[in-house]
Amino acid sequence: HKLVFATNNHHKLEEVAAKIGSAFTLLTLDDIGCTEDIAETGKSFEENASLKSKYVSAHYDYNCFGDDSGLEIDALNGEPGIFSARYAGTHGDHTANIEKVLNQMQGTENRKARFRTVISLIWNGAEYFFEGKIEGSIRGELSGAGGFGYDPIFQPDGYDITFAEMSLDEKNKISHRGKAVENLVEFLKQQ
Ligand code: ITT
Repeated sequence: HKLVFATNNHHKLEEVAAKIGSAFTLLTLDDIGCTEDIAETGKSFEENASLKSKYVSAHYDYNCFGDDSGLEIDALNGEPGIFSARYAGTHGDHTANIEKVLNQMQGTENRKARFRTVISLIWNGAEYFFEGKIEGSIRGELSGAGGFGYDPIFQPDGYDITFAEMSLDEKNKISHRGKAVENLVEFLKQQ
C-alpha cells in the first residue's frame, strides 16, 4: 500500500517513517513530483493539517496525510502555536525562533508548554484526524543536538533531558508526533 505524507520537513518524515511499519510504503511530496508550497492559511492545527492532505488528494490519486504541529507555551498565551515554523519571521529559521522564545521567556517563572500534532488523513475520499500531545517545560537555554525545531529547549515532564538529547526512538515513544502516528497506525491496521 502506498501512502503519501504531505510534508517538506525531512525530520518529520524520518520520525513518522520509523513508526509506520512495513505494511505501507511512504511516498513524499518529492516522490510524487509535487513542488507546490502548500499555503498554511488555517487558524488551527486541524485546518492546516487538512490543507496539506486535501491538496494532495485533490491533485494526485493517492491516499495521503498531513501533519501540522507546534509548541504551545502557557506564559505566551499558547504561542508560537500554529506559527511555530515561522515565529521569528522566516519559515524554518529555528535558530531565530528559539532565540525569540527564550527572549520572551526571560525571567518568566511559568515554563509550562506542550507540543501538539494533528494528522489529517484522506483515506478513500473521507477525512480522519489523529492527535497527540506531550506536556513539558521550556528550558532557559539550549541543550542537545538531536531532533529539530524547538527540541533543544523542550524538556518533557518526568525527564531531566530535552528532546534534542534523546535518540529518535526515545523521542518517538513519548512525543506528540509519535502518539498521533500510533493512532494513525491503529486506524490503518483496521483497514
Ligand atoms: P510541513 O508543513 O512541510 O510538514 P513544517 O516544518 O512547515 O513542515 P509545521 O507547519 O507543522 O511543519 O510547523 C511545525 C513547526 O513546529 C516546526 O517547523 C517546528 O518549528 C515545530 N515543531 C513541530 N514538531 C516539532 C518537534 O517534534 N520538535 C521540535 N519542534 C517541532
